[in-house]
Amino acid sequence: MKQIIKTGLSLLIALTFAVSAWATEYSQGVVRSIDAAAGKVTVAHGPLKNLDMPAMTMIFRVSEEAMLTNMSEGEEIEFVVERRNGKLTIIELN
Ligand SMILES: [Cu+2]
Repeated sequence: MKQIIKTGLSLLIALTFAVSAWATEYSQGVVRSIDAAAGKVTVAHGPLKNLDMPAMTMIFRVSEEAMLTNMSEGEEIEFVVERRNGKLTIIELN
């Protein structure tokens, strides 16, 4: 009985790690232009697995304005995009 609990527990821990690793998977991109006034950034991005989107150049919103001041044109970024209120939004930036 103890062994079953132990196995179940380690399985749960392994699963938790797998899920959190998946949740914070970053996408790659290059900043093309920044529109701080509009809170938007144009990014040439690689494939976005979580959105099933191929590589392309497009405009994103950002969840925090500070992200725009922390990036510069031509910079390579790692980021996480989510659909928020129907708009593709960068919610995490590396
Ligand atoms: Cu895209």
